[in-house]
Amino acid sequence: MSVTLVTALLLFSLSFSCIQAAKDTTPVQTILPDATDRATNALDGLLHYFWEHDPRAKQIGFFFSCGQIGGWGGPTVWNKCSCNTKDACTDCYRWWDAVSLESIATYGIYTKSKRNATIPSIMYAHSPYNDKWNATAICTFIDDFLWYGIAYLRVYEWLQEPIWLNRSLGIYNWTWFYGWDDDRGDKNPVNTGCGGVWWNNCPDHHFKDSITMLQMLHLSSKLAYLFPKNDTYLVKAEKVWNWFFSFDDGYGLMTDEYLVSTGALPENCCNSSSKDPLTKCYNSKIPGTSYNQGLLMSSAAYLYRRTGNKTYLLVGMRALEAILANYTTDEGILIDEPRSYQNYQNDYCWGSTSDPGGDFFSFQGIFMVHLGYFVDTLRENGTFSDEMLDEVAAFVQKTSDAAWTRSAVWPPFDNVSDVCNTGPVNTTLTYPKFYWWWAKNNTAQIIPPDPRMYIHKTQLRCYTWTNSQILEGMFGSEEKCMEKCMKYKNCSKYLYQTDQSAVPGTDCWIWSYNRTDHFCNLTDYDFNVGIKRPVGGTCKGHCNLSTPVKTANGGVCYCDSQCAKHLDCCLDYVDYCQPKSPVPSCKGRGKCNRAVAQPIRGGGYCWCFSGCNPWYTDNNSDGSCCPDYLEVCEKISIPPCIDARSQGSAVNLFVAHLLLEQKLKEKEAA
Ligand SMILES: *[C@@H]1O[C@H](CO)[C@@H](O)[C@H](O)[C@H]1NC(C)=O
Ligand SMILES: *[C@@H]1O[C@H](CO)[C@@H](O)[C@H](O)[C@H]1NC(C)=O
Ligand SMILES: *[C@@H]1O[C@H](CO)[C@@H](O)[C@H](O)[C@H]1NC(C)=O
Ligand SMILES: *[C@@H]1O[C@H](CO)[C@@H](O)[C@H](O)[C@H]1NC(C)=O
Ligand SMILES: *[C@@H]1O[C@H](CO)[C@@H](O)[C@H](O)[C@H]1NC(C)=O
Ligand SMILES: *[C@@H]1O[C@H](CO)[C@@H](O)[C@H](O)[C@H]1NC(C)=O
Ligand SMILES: *[C@@H]1O[C@H](CO)[C@@H](O)[C@H](O)[C@H]1NC(C)=O
Ligand SMILES: *[C@@H]1O[C@H](CO)[C@@H](O)[C@H](O)[C@H]1NC(C)=O
Ligand SMILES: *[C@@H]1O[C@H](CO)[C@@H](O)[C@H](O)[C@H]1NC(C)=O
Ligand SMILES: *[C@@H]1O[C@H](CO)[C@@H](O)[C@H](O)[C@H]1NC(C)=O
Ligand SMILES: *[C@@H]1O[C@H](CO)[C@@H](O)[C@H](O)[C@H]1NC(C)=O
Ligand SMILES: *[C@H]1O[C@@H](CO)[C@H](O)[C@@H](O)[C@@H]1NC(C)=O
Repeated sequence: MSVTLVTALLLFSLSFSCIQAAKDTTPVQTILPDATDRATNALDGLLHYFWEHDPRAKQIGFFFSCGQIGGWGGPTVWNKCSCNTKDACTDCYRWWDAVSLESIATYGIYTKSKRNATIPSIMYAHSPYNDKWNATAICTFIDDFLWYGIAYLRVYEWLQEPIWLNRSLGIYNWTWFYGWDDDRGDKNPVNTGCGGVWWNNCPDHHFKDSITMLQMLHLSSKLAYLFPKNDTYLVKAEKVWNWFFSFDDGYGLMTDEYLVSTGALPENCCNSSSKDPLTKCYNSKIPGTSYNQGLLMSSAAYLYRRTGNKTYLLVGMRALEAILANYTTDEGILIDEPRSYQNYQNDYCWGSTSDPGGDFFSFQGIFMVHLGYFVDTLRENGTFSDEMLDEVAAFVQKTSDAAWTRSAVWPPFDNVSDVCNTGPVNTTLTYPKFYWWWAKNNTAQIIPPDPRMYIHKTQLRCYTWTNSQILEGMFGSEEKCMEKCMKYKNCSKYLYQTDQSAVPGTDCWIWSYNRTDHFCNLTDYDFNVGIKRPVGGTCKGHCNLSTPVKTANGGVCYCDSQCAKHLDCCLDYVDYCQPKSPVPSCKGRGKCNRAVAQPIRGGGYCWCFSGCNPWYTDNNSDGSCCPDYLEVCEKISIPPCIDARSQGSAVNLFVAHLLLEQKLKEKEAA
């Protein structure tokens, strides 16, 4: 399977010494503290504001985050920790506590210090994420446990105490046992013998997402690297690797641009070679968040060091190039994630108003720290050139400078800029806090492309005069209606009725590209619309022209001011035709609570009426609300929250920066 990949990669391998596309390499000319100072200050802030401050936290020791402690509490009850049992507080401990622990260990390793070395034991004593957890008693998130396995292994590397290896291996064995989809022969219906790692062990959460796969890969690879005489971990790492890369002729669960995709679809599928069409896995091809990329890179570096097999090195390098080319702003710093404008504008601390539940607060920092592992591991072995080091160091430094200058907030804090305001206990201490975003001021934020076939909008009803109707009928499911549309080259939209009350006897209408008789302007709970994504048509040179532009799939799209109304804008309409107002908004007469679409960058639309979807979306293929919908239309403004997750993410960034600063110094000295 990987043969194709190796060949494809080798063709390009000569370009490694000069990664292109970090868009601007001029250093920022400001006097700022060095990376060690930044990391130390951010870390002290993490401990002071989010570990020591809360009396309960002080008793039991965990990094708390607004709105998440104690369940779905919202901002006011962040300090109410409810424990499931007397020794297990899953409502207190979450996956990102492990990520923060890992950054403390990494800080210790890079600075060769034992600073805050009591923290791991305190956490271990209270966290339920260990191999004693009864996975059959309650739905268990395998990925959350894996973060702890990864963190404890890092603590082992830091403190060199065997107990941490034992704890990490305990979780490793446990997550493999409950997470790897094999046929153990224990008649557990949970396992299908298909391979891959479950995200969660409950059947209705049986998802094979990239992140869980990559965490397992990382832990296996790192163990393989740390224990070169022991093949157990290498065998497992290869097993995970082979599953991951069994897609798309060896490209694996990646997009064509070497960005790790969100995972396998349907999420509860078997594997890529399944003969059963209902369980066969496909690559979602939706670019995932950067942390996926980071874990793939660090794993690849360990596997290369362990085996000397160049495939791993090449994949790691490709993944790095893809980040530099596709996940950087035009200032050359890491983009803020998630990629939907909806969440981008709102630093909510409530899990319930954003998806994935505030988890995105941590993603960028994880990417950064794994980028550090990647560089460190390869540099040590002479397989990361000086030129590449310069390039990556410039990227990390600029991102770090941006975070330090734009996203830091200094005490005294207030409840307007930070609903989670914890304030300093000791007012003479002035550590900064950090928001989760680092590049926020950059309007050229990239939203990676969403390759889904349809731009989808629920609760929208369209009308057409019969001229553009291709057919109508009763198909029984939206998928079937969608498939029907795919069968016709000239199908531009389908309308699906979710129940039979409005039009008995028909549930699916298929329409051709005749914009003159298409109107999509009525909110209707019982209807959904799918618009075939107009891939390949460009507005370059076509703005404001009413003539259609041809797309790659035989259809047309438009670039005039009417296109949003007809839902037929070309995907780059905003970039070329509305460059001055790239961020869609509900401001303006008559936008609120009318079913009027706003075009967004990268294709798709957002909406300003109550049927809009306030959740995480990729290029609004789910009909999401425009970013300022709540504020403008519902007059609700939710102040931002700075919490342990965004602070921990900043620590990770500065720790990665610290490593790169050291590597640059070593280079100068050599
Ligand atoms: C972390 O280490 C610093 C420096 O030794 C110390 O001042 C601080 O109290 C420590 N914090 C915790 C929670 O251990
Ligand atoms: C785990 O939970 C299940 C279901 O509640 C129970 O039957 C089993 O005895 C528990 N196992 C252990 C080791 O406590
Ligand atoms: C950890 O150590 C305990 C006690 O020595 C042992 O029973 C257990 O098997 C070890 N766990 C692993 C995964 O090695
Ligand atoms: C591995 O995990 C399984 C399931 O929890 C357990 O039965 C087994 O004893 C574990 N092995 C080790 C070495 O910890
Ligand atoms: C790096 O490590 C790999 C695996 O041990 C080895 O094959 C390779 O020769 C090393 N490269 C250099 C430049 O030392
Ligand atoms: C290198 O690793 C890849 C991916 O695991 C594998 O397909 C290939 O056979 C390996 N090559 C060698 C020479 O072992
Ligand atoms: C991703 O990077 C590649 C290589 O530079 C480029 O061809 C492609 O257009 C980029 N895609 C996006 C969406 O920026
Ligand atoms: C954003 O950029 C503008 C223009 O460069 C600048 O005036 C402003 O201070 C910046 N805001 C932040 C928060 O950095
Ligand atoms: C506050 O912090 C300063 C600086 O670390 C320290 O000198 C002082 O004793 C602290 N005050 C209290 C009340 O803890
Ligand atoms: C499109 O619809 C308009 C208005 O109903 C009609 O006049 C025209 O003939 C149609 N064009 C095609 C190609 O069907
Ligand atoms: C939708 O558009 C049609 C055609 O322009 C128009 O007749 C109808 O009144 C509009 N409905 C709404 C709710 O705006
Ligand atoms: C690796 O080998 C397996 C099988 O022999 C042992 O069970 C592990 O304990 C061993 N791991 C380490 C870290 O030595």
